[in-house]
Amino acid sequence: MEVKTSLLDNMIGVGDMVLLEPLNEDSFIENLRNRFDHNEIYTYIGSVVISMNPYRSLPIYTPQKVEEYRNRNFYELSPHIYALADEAYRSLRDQDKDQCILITGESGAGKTEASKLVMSYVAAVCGKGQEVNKVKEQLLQSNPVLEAFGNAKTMRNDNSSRFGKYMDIEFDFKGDPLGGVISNYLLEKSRVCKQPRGERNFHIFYQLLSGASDDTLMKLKLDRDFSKYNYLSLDSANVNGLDDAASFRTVRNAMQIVGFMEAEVQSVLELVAAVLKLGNIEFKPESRINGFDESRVKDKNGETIVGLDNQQLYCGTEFPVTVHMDTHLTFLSNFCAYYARDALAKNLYSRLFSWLVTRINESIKAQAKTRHKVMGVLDIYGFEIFEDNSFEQFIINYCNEKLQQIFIELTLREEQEEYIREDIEWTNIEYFNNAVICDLIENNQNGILAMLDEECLRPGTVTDDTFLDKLNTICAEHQHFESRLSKNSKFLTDHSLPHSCFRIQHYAGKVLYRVEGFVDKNNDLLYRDLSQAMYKATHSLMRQLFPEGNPAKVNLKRPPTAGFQFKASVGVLMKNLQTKNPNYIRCIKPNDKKVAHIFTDSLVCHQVRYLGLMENVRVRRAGYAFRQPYESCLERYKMLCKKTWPQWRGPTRDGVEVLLTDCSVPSEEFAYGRSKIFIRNPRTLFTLEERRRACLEDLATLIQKIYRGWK
Ligand code: AD9
Ligand code: MG
Repeated sequence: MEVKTSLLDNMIGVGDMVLLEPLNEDSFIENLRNRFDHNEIYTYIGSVVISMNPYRSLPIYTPQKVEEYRNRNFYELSPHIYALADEAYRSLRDQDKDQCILITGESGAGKTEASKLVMSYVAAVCGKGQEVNKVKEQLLQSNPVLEAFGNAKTMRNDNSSRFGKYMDIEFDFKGDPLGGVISNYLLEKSRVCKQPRGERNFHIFYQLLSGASDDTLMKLKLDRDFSKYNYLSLDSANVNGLDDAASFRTVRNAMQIVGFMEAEVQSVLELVAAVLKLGNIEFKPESRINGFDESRVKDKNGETIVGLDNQQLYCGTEFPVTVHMDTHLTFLSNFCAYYARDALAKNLYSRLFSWLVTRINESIKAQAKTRHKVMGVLDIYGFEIFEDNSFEQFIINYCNEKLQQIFIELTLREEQEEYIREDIEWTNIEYFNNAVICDLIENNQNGILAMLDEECLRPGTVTDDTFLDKLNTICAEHQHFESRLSKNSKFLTDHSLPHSCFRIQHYAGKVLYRVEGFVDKNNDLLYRDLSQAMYKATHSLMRQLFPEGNPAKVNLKRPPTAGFQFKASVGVLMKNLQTKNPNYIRCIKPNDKKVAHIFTDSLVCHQVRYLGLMENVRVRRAGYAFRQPYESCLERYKMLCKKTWPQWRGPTRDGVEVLLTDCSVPSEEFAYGRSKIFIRNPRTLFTLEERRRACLEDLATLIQKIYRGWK
C-alpha cells in the first residue's frame, strides 16, 4: 500500500498519523513499518509521540541533534522525542506550566530509554554553571543506581525495570534545575527468591559478585561463584552484552556522585550480601508431631550474616510467633520455615530498595526554596497479559487502567481547552470511558481490592478460593467481570474458564487472573519474631529497615495491605498528574526477539490496539485534525494565491482567509481561532500540499529552462 507523503517535505511515510489517508489499522501499521524500515522510529499523533524501539543505537541523539531541535516548534522538524522534550521544557520555562511526561508501553518497548533521553535532553538545553551542573549530574546518576537494584534480565527485556518510577524535576524561574523527588511503586520482590526460567535476579547481585574487589568480597564473606547461591538462577547468569563487573564500577561511581558516603555504600552492600546468605539457610525436618513435621536449620555454623545474631535469626525462622496472635511456640514445618526465610529476604530487599530511593531523594532534593515549576517523568510498567497472571499483573493492569483514564481525561480536556482559548465551537467526542473498570477494581465498598482486603482481615480460614467465592457473589453481574462460577451473570459467564480464575475485560483486552497467591501477596506479612530479630541486629541500616521489630513499639494493628498501599499511592500519583500539562510517549516493541531490523506486524498490531492509538487518532480527527498559527499557514501557502504572493500586507488572519477563499476550499472545512487556523479534514491539507508541490515543481522547471537558455 502506498502511503502519501506528509506535510513535511522529504519525509518517509506520514509523520503525523492524523494526516494518514485512508485511516485504518492496516495503513497505520504500514506507515509505522515504512518509517521503521527507514530508521524513522518516531511518529506523531498530533502532539503524542509514538516511539518504536530500534534495538540498536542510531545516530539521532548527538549534541548536533540537540541543537537542531532546541527552541524549534514541534512540527517544524521530523518527529523526534527531542521535539516533545523541547516543547515541554519551553512551555514550563516560558509559559509557567508544570509538565508531565507520561511514558507507556509494554516491557521492552523502550520506556526507560525514552525517560533517560528526555532527561538528558532537558539537562543539555537548560542552564549551565557549577551548581546547576552538579544538580543535573546527580539527577542523571540516580538512574544507574536504581537500575542496578530495581532492574533485572527477563525474557522480554535484558534490562527490565521491575518497579514503577515517577520523578519530579524541579526548576527555578530561569528554567535551571534545582533538584528532584523520586517515587517508586511496587518492586517485584518475589524475584529475590525465585526467577522464572531464563530470567535473572536483580542486577546488583551479579554486579557485586563479578565486580567487587577480592578484599570487599572477603569482608562480605561472599564467593565470586554465582552457583554457590540458591537465590541466583544459573541458567542465565551471564547475559550477552551485559558486563556486570563494569556495571558495578558505574554503580559505585554513580552512588558517589549522588552523595552516598563510603560507609553507606558499604552498609548497602552488606545487606545485599545478607539477602544472598539468607537464601543459603536450609532446613531439615527433624521430628513429626501430630502428623506435622517440624524443621530445624540444617547447619547453624554455615552462613554468617554481618551484624546479625544468627542464633536469633534461626529461632525466628524455626518458631516465629504469628501476627494473628495465636501464638505458636511450636517449630515450623519445613514448608513454613522456607516460607519465613523467603519472606524475610524479600522484605529485606524491598525495604532496602525503598531506603535507597529515600536516600537518593535526600541528596537530590532542591536546596533553594524558590521552586518554580515542575516536570514529572513517569516510567511505569505497561499493561501485562501473560499466560499466567497473578496479583502483580492485576495491580499493574489496574495502574494502567488509571493511566488510560487520565489519558482520556487530559487529552480531551486539553483539546477542549484549546478550543475555548481559540473561541472555536466545541463538539463532543464519543469515546470509551474505562471509569467503569477502575470502579470494578477500586470501589471502596465492593471493588475487587476492597473485597480482597476484607478477606485478608476476616478471622477464620481464609484462602484464595474463599476470596474467589466472594468475587463470584459480588462481581458476578458486572459487565467487565467474568468467572466460571458466576451463577446469575447476565454478562460474561464463560464455562471454559479454568478453576480458580477470574477474568477482567480491561480496556486493553481480556486478562485471566489466577487467584493463587492473591491473599498471601496482599497480606504481605512478616512473622513478628523475624522483624524483632532484624531490629536486634547490630547493623544500623538493618535495624532502621525493621522499625516494627522494636519491642517498645509493638503495634498490634495490622500493617496496610499491599493492595491498599498501591491504591493509595496510585491515587496520589493521579492527583499529581492531573495538575500538570501532559506529554505522551507511547512506546512500541517491533519484535519479541530483542533484535534490530525486524518488524512483526501482529505484535505491533496488538500494541497499537491496547495502547488505544487508533482511538487517539480518531479523537484528534473528530474535531479539527490540524491547526496552525496564521503566520506559518500564510507563509507556507501564500504562493497559491496571487493576492497573497509574494507578500500580504494586511493582518495575517485576513491573509489566510483571502488565501483559502481563493483556493475555493469550502468554508465548513475551516474555523478561525484567535491565533490559529483550524482545519477539519486532513484531506484539505493534502490538497493544499499537493498544489504547493506542483507550484514548486513548476518553479523548478522554469528555473531549469532559464538556466538552459543562459547556457
Ligand atoms: V520494562 O517495562 O522496564 O521491561 P522498557 O523500560 O519499556 O521495558 P527499555 O527502555 O529498558 O524498555 O528498552 C529495552 C532495550 O531496548 C534497551 O535496553 C535498549 O537496548 C533498547 N532500546 C530501547 N529504546 C532504544 C532507543 N531509543 N535506541 C536504541 C533502544 N535502543
Ligand atoms: Mg523499563
